Amino acid sequence: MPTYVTACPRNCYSTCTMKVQVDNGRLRRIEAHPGNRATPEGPCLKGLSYVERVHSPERILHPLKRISGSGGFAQISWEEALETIAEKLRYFKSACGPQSVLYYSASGTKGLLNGVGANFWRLFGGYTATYGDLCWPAGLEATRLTLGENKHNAPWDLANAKLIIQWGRNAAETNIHQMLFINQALENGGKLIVIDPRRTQTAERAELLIQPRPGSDGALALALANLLIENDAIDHAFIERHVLGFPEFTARAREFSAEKAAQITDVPEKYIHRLAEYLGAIKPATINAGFGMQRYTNSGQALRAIIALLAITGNIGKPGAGWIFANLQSHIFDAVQDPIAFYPPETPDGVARVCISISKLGQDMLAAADPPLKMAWVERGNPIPQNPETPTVLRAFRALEFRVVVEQFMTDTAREADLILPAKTMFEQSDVIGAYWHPYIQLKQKALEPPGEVKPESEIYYLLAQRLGFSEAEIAAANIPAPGDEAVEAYLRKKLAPFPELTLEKLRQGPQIAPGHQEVAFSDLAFPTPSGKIELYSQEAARRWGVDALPDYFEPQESLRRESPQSQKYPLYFMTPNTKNRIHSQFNNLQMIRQVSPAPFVALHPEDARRRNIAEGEKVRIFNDRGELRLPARLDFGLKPGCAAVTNGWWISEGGAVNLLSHGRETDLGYGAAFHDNLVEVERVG
Ligand SMILES: Nc1nc2c(c(=O)[nH]1)N[C@H]1C(S)=C(S)[C@@H](COP(=O)(O)OP(=O)(O)OC[C@H]3O[C@@H](n4cnc5c(=O)[nH]c(N)nc54)[C@H](O)[C@@H]3O)O[C@H]1N2
Ligand SMILES: Nc1nc2c(c(=O)[nH]1)N[C@H]1C(S)=C(S)[C@@H](COP(=O)(O)OP(=O)(O)OC[C@H]3O[C@@H](n4cnc5c(=O)[nH]c(N)nc54)[C@H](O)[C@@H]3O)O[C@H]1N2
Ligand SMILES: [Mo]
Repeated sequence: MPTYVTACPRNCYSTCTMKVQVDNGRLRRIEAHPGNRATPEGPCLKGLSYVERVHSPERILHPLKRISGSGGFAQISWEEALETIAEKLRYFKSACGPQSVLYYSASGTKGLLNGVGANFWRLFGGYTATYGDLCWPAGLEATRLTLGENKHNAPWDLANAKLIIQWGRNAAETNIHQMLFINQALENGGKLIVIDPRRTQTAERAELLIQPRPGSDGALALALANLLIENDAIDHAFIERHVLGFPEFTARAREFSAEKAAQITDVPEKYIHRLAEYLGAIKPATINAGFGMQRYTNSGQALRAIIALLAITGNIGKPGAGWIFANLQSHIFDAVQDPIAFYPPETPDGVARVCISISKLGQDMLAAADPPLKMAWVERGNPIPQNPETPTVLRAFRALEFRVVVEQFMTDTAREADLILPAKTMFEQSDVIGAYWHPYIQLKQKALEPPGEVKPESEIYYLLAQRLGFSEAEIAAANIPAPGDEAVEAYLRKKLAPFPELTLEKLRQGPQIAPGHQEVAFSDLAFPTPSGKIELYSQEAARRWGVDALPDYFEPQESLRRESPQSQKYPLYFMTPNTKNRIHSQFNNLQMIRQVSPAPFVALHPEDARRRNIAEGEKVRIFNDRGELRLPARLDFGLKPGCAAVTNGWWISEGGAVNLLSHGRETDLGYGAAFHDNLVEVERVG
């Protein structure tokens, strides 16, 4: 049986390398590939479920057109699909301008060929794009402002740490391969501390679980800094040489006594002292901050305060030490490091484009006036359940005149389309991908012909450009590859050309470490900030984002400590973390996954449930002014009282779409989405 080396392109830390066997046009076997030191155990259950996903009878295999008046769709030919779209595009462009078309793409798959979408829309003459990102920008920007660059030590270096803090990060579910290195560190005598309002699987081997009130981590970090400074448990020589703004930071930290932080965070004072003692005494220390804890309106500033703990204890640039957020050392092809780069007023070649906020997608779509939006093209994303404020996003999509969705499955967003185009899977077109945890560049290799009438997006764009009357020369100049594997390979070779050590031939054998990789990040103690030092005091933070130049703490927008109508009516923090057997809204439609994750539920602390007269398994209503969900309750002593948790990614059609309850608002830094800044109430139904 032919075997191909490939890599999983999901938006996931692990980005596993795998070997797949193909027989008679079907995936037969998926196995680990030993060449990736970060993922030697091979793919998770989701990865193994590709054998089902790729051949699923539910896959969309043909262009589909909405049957007007009914909820249904009818199969149409590519000829009709392309002609319909071309006609709409010509009409909207001439009647309202090209910016009346929204091009929305999200995190469904990684790859260099994703860039072809923007190439097409530029060729079209402009478009409306989104700025910001749903996933990680508050933390990216906090890191960039403080350390100058988003990178961290190689994943396997974590085995050298003596103290590991998983701060709002649930690696046992969202980065399961990291647990190998955590376990090695524990076997070497290291300690694990978890800071999370939920008692997660990651907390199982932790020495200490600290459960702060959601959104209060900034106060905890500042109090820890204050104790470290008071106890003189800091690295004076390191601070002297490499840290900017230590005296000002000291004054700020002094405002946060352990007693005050205990009040703000709901963490007993003695635990704050204990944590400070660990951080002062045990080296090397690594803090892993998850993306989950940076989805509040104050979390960019909170992350700056947390990084400062490593800076003042000299835990940067050494084996086993440092800050793990995002390792973009394999991002050699783009400029994702600077969230401002997500927000150019026009594309580099001068084509005017309007940008609307991805976090306020629904609001901004409805508000677009110059010109008003008429049409949307969605690919690689499921914005209806995944973006904040689902009811508004739905309303905004329904207000458009024409919607195209390129999808593999009938998602909530696909259901809203006028035209659905069948999307490829990772096995049906080759592409080159990086990662954001390990340092490998990989080839996601084609192993199957697309089934049915599926066409990769690059081919759809090519055909559409032809139909719009662009010449071969114009299409080629726009860098839109012609149909077929050869043109795709030529596109990839061109991208790889600046890196002679990376060739398609080499990548076909296995993962390749990115050129220039630093195994211990910042071991050269070079910090590409304006001052060349680690900036605890950042003028750039103040100038760009209007925040304090020092890390500070303020209450999130929806906090029970704020006097607001919301905090009066809705006394529970709504948490919507990720979960092991799904990547956001993908995978839960598969039998293999449904066996382990059959239906959504809401986790509640038994004390909160008792007060509301709710018993295990009973149906409850989770609600606020924006919407409601009806789900069975699961009582969980491990959850901090005062919280309600539902994992994100369920479809509306599955009854668990958590963003029915969230509000579209941006994080303090980086144009992220403050999903978790969200209060609700829960009551028994019936
Ligand atoms: N299996 C799986 N893996 C994934 C994904 C997936 O969907 N499934 N998604 C991938 C992507 S795109 C992302 S962004 C990452 C995200 O993965 P993680 O970085 O692990 O993020 P989350 O699961 O959102 O949140 C992590 C933890 O933060 C906690 N948390 C929430 N609010 C707070 C707070 O205020 N303070 C503290 N201290 N903790 C808090 C939550 O309870 C949760 O346990 O995972 C990636 N990996
Ligand atoms: N309340 C709340 N909401 C959240 C989060 C949260 O923590 N809480 N997390 C947020 C985060 S971190 C993220 S990253 C986002 C994720 O949200 P999205 O970026 O929208 O990602 P997915 O839900 O994975 O949906 C991706 C879609 O792309 C499709 N797809 C996969 N591969 C391809 C392809 O090659 N071509 C095309 N055309 N389609 C493809 C899949 O079938 C799937 O429907 O969700 C965010 N939403
Ligand atoms: Mo994400």
